[in-house]
Formats: sequence, C-alpha cells, structure tokens
Amino acid sequence: MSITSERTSAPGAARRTPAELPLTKLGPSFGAEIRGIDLSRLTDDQVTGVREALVEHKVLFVRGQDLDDTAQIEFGRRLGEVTVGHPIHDSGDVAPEVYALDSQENGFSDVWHTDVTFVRRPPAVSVLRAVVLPPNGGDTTWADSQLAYESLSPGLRTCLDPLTAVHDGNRAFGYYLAQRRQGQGNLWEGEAFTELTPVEHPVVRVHPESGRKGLFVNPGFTSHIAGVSEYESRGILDILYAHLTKPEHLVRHRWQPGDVALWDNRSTAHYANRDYGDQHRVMHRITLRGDTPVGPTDPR
Ligand SMILES: O=C(O)CCC(=O)C(=O)O
Ligand SMILES: [Fe+2]
Repeated sequence: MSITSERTSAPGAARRTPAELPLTKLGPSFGAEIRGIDLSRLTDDQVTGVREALVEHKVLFVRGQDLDDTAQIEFGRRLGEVTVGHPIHDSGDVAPEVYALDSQENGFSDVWHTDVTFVRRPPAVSVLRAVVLPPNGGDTTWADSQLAYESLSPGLRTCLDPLTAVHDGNRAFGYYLAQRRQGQGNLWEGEAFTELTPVEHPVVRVHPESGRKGLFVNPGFTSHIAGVSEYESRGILDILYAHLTKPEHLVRHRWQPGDVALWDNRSTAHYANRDYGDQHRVMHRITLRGDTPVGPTDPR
C-alpha cells in the first residue's frame, strides 16, 4: 500500500482523495521521513495519510516543526484519543497528557522497550518531540517487531505463536510509585493506578489494523514467558531480544531541534542512547489509547 498512490475503492464507494504525503523511506520496509507538512495545520487527508503511513512504516520522522505541548496534544487528538502522559509518572509542571523525560530528573530510556506494556491496553501510538538536545549524542533507535518476527525460522514462529508473557512495571516504576503521595499514580483509562499488577500479553501480537504478526516482548517490561521454566523463559527471551535488535531491523534517528518522531507502539520497540554525559536533554511524549493485544491463537 502506498499512501501517495491512488487507493482502489469498492464499486460504488466514495472515492477518497489520495493524501499527499511526500515520504522518504529510511529502510526497505521500516521507517520514513515525511517532508513538507506542518503538524499543527494538517488537512483531513494528511491526517489519514499519517495514520496509514504509521501502520505501514511504523516509525515516522517529521523535521522542522514548531510545536509546543498544546500543539503536540492537538496533533495527537487529530490521530486518536490522547491518554494521560503516563500511568505512574507525575507530570509535574507540564500538561497531564505529557510525559516529560528530562535528563536532569533521571529521565532516561536506555533500555529496549515498548511503551507502557505493563498495562492491559498499552498505547497504540507515541509522539515524541525534542525540547532540549545535547550538542551531540542522545540518538534514539527503533526496532521493527514485525520484520523481526517474519525473519525467524518457521518452526520457531510456530512455537512462539501460542505463548504469552508477563509484563511487570515494578522494576522500572515500582519505587517511584511507592514514593508518590499515598502511593497514588495517575488515572489511566479511568482506573487509578495505586499498584502495578503484572499483566499477560501474547508473545506474538497480531496488529489490529494490518493483521501482521510481530514480537511483543521487550526487556524493559517483560518479566518472563508464562507456563515455561525460568531457564526456558530466559533462553527464549534472549534469542528474541538479540534477534529483534539486529541492525537489519533498526532505524536510528539523530535528533535536530524541531524534530518530531511518532511510532506505532504495537509493532516496534525503542532505545534512547545515554551517551551525552552531563549535557541536558529533554523530550516530551504523548501517547494514544490502544487496544488489548491479541495473539495468533486467540479467538477474535
Ligand atoms: O528519549 C527518547 O528518545 C525516547 C524516550 C522514550 O522511551 C519514549 O519517549 O517513549
Ligand atoms: Fe519509550
């Protein structure tokens, strides 16, 4: 599917104007840069184009934007339902929808992860904006979970398809939550987060829009594979993580002021380099509501 080519419509269906989004692909099937758009003044067609490009290319970069938090949230609202910034993290001085990662406040993401997979319905999409950048370093890298799944051998894919894994936010956020006033987190989808109860997700996720299968485990939040020994779980996860992060499956972004990155959180993982010493780096993220992950053997 190409978002710049005409779409075919069912006979009698209204023909949609093709969204005009000039895309530069960054890899054969993963990552793209969109040029010549202003995220604060998108036409409806461009919004459709961005949504479709996200599912197809999984991580998109848009340079030269002039967004503040309000404009970033407004852009998110054009794409979907904006969640609170984080179920646990106190948004502090910024809007409740924003998750601010500030290197001076220990805001680092130098562990491979998919955002917020320790809740029942992890976000579908994340939108990240560079606010303060170090002179060098602080690149972010994304991994394509679908390409990684598809490039495993068929026998291993068959073994993985029925498995589930436990995701636990305690290692990353348990201490933080305990320190918050009365152990009170935020309201996430109407639910007050007072504890981090581990959740179970399929190891292989069927994308709700494309139907493509992708690995849905990550070192940040997956504690173990359910129903196998600890030894087997460790072995399986080690293989999957090494495979997921092979260079062929990655796109690395060197940030410039004005850059915005958005990714499909259902089909990717990411990692932010912490290689800039004491230099200051601040990123603001918003997330869009997602659905319950479904595996290949789950009834749909
Ligand atoms: O700081 C970054 O580049 C990425 C941070 C991160 O993991 C996120 O925004 O979800
Ligand atoms: Fe993240």
